[in-house]
Amino acid sequence: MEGCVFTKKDYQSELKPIWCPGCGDFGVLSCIYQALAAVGVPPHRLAFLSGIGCSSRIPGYTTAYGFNSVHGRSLPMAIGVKVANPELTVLAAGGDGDGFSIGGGHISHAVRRNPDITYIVMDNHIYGLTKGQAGPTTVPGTISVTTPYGLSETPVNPLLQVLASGCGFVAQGGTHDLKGLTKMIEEGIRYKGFAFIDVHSPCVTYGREEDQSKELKAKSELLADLNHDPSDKIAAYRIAEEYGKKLYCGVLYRKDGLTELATMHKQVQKNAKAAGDYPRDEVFKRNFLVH
Ligand SMILES: Cc1ncc(C[n+]2csc(CCOP(=O)(O)OP(=O)(O)O)c2C)c(N)n1
Ligand code: SF4
Ligand SMILES: [Mg+2]
Repeated sequence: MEGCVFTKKDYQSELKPIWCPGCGDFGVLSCIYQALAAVGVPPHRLAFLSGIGCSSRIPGYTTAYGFNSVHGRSLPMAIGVKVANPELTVLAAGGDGDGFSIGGGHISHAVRRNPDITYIVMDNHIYGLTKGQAGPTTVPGTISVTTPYGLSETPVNPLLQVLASGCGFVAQGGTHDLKGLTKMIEEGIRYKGFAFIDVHSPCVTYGREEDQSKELKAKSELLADLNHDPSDKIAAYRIAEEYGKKLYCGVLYRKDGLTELATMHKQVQKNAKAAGDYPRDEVFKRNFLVH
């Protein structure tokens, strides 16, 4: 299959999505198919892991190896798969609740290990599957089944959290711009290291009016039009600060070649060689990518 040209159809499973009609996750799925075809990932070399939630159903709608795992555990599963078989292209996905509430402890550890995994969060600012409870990114003031008088907590800012953890690829998109989102996912898959993409994907059943596609489109601005330089981390922080207020779409931050890790890798390689354990170090090198 090497050298073959793949199309969207090659990644489509026979399962029909059971999401509510109009759910943003349909758009994300379609962008993932297109991005995989653009990169030319052979379907038998693709692994896709998720947690639990409406969004976490996504691997089942692809022909990838993978599964819906346990709530909040897409990243440990994905890292395990990458370690076991470094030849695979590995995707992880899930919801805002899955990634930043119950799974919140995993993200910074995934980032600091920098495995070559693309992590897509379908951020609908609510727990969709369990019928509309407030989640980590729910906007203050939101009336939900668990906040009948309005939410009075400060939301998590996924972009700031991931940037501050040291992630080398941080992007934000939405299902109001599928072309832009496809490009972003494609770039994330091609990126050598851990890539994080926060996707505003509306929940049409429990989500707020302000978070639906039409409203997203009206408030969204393309980073490319603002001449944003993705290598400028301070500028990326400023954009990330606007999460929940403005919707800047594109790659906020991109860093190629994590030099601290490269230095450490060389030392590990020396230590392993000195200990006569060189083959094991080769596995480390392939998994935890050092440039
Ligand atoms: C350990 C555990 N706790 C709670 C649940 C119940 N539960 C399933 S999905 C979910 C929230 C899903 O929200 P999110 O991750 O945002 O995904 P969405 O459905 O919005 O796409 C919860 C609380 C569970 N399955 N397992
Ligand atoms: S409940 Fe919301 S997130 Fe879940 S499938 Fe329906 S629209 Fe999508
Ligand atoms: Mg959600």
